[in-house]
Amino acid sequence: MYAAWFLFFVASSSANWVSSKRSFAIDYKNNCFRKDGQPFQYISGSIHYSRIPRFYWKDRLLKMYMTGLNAIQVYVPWNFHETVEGVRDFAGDRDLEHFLDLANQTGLSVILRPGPYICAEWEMGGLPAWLLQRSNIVLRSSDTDFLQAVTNWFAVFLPKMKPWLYVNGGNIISIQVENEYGSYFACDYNYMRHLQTVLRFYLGKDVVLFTTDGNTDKEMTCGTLGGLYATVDFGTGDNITEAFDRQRQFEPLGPLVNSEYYAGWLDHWGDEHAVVDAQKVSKGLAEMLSMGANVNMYMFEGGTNFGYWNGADHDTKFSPVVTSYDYDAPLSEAGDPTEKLLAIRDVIKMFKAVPLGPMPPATPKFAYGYVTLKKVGNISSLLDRLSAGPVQSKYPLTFEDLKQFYGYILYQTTLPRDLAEPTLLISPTNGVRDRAYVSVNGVFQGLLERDTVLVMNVTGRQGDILDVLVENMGRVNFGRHINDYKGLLGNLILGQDVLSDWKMYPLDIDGAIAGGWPHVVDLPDQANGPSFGPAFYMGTLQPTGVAWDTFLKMTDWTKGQVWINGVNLGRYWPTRGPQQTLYVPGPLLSTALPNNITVLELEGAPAHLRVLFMDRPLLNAAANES
Ligand code: 6DJ
Repeated sequence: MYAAWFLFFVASSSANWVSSKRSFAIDYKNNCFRKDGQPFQYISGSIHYSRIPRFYWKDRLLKMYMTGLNAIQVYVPWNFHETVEGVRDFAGDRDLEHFLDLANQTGLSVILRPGPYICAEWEMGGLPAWLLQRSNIVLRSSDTDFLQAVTNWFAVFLPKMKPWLYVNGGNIISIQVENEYGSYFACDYNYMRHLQTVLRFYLGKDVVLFTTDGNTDKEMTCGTLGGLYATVDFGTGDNITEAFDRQRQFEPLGPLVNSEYYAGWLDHWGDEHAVVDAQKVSKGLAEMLSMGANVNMYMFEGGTNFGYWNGADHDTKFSPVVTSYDYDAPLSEAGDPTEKLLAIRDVIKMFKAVPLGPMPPATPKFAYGYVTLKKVGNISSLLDRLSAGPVQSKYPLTFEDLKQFYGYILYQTTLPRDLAEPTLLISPTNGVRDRAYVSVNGVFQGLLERDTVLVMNVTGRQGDILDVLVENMGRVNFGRHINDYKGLLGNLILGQDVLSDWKMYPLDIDGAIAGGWPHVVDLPDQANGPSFGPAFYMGTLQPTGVAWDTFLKMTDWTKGQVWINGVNLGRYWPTRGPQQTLYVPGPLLSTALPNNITVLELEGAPAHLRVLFMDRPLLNAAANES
């Protein structure tokens, strides 16, 4: 009896001690956050674990800490964890809890942004493409199908986060609800209320929930909700006083917060490379910190859109984002401190002590030089290896119908009549999503591109095989076009015929390459040599005894995708630019075994068939540094 009372006393008093010791809250009287009762101003940076190999997480976090940051802001891309409906993956590069743990050990608080929509120039703004299988789904709204899917995901995900809340002994100090919701057409308060209810249900009443919106009245009106603290985002071009005045219209009291201060900016294919001036960044940061504002720099470490994870914008036309998410950020894509970082650290030093000791240096880079590849074969000759077989249908099906959401699908039919003269192939509905590479009997004829190339010529004979390889170049991540179905969304018309009787081959290229293909195959000699049209090439980078970071330059290649040792490094497109090199993280190279390189070139390989490993990136074609 006595023992039981004693235990009760110890347990309840330690619980009180814990709750009074660990707290994070908004102080509306003094216009600040309070951590453990003390005023707390965060100086934070955005970093996306999904864009950095796990091996480097600690290195990047340490560099952020050494800059003087006391927090990081982190998006959770739902589709990265639940690529297949109902199958949730939190292992390896998806081990968010390990990332949180590293941040905790480093001394960084976490501002978590679980969406479910995140924007972020990430495929479909982080929403899983399988949602599009529910026809007419209204994403980011109180549509029943959408709410059900979000609720199922949060029921699995949020309980994992609960122990990581600051009040529970972890390092998550606050949680963002949705993302710039006010810029979305739906303006659906029931949806936001539902998210609030679910978050409170799983995470409790104490955690600070907030919203972030662009700095206009319309966005703030549709994006904010009672019970969620309203914050703003803006960059160096904006007037700081005016921006915070707008936050004040919606939150008359409480801390000033710029949740995304743009320390850099993103690139689309075909854009000029974006640069944000370090001096302007420093000046704005100093001004905001001197006002006592809380600031998160977006991005502090951008990283890479590996694989198929890049998103796309669609303002006047479809504009996919490049593979690099370097973002001209204070830490480069490869995690190296830049002049901008040092300038930011100097600003932070004026407001607080930054950790003593040197900034960890750039990781070493290596110029492994040239590797000559050889041709494996045209994609249409490799279907046995790459596809489980075709699905047949009179009219074309979408990627979503075929349940292959990313990458490439081959659509095949035959020419309905002789076409001795060049004959127009068109998609009257602009339904090629996003690029189609067209061959007749294995001979490349040209391509169609969404919003850009809507017509091409085809010649051939009746019964010839027409191959249309369709590339998903990344789903739209912002605005009203996020229901971005892929594949052939409508019929193709060839001359006077509507093409029909399609065989569609979903291509599991990543699966084949992960299984060792094509390096396990002995190539027949005639497969060698350059060609036009979609084809695979392979080669090996011999081990040198070092496995350092390097940058792959696809000089004279046209457009495609590269894998090294089974890892999909992303897309290259030097002819469109501005990005010219792909980041190759050192830890994926072997120091002892040959490193397998596989290239899918979609249009035309150069005669030399060489690729070049350099010791520095080239993200700006116009700089012509090579
Ligand atoms: O929250 C958004 C970020 O994920 C805000 N933002 C950034 C990231 O996408 S473009 C770059 C953007 N918002 C769209 C505003 C368009 C002018």
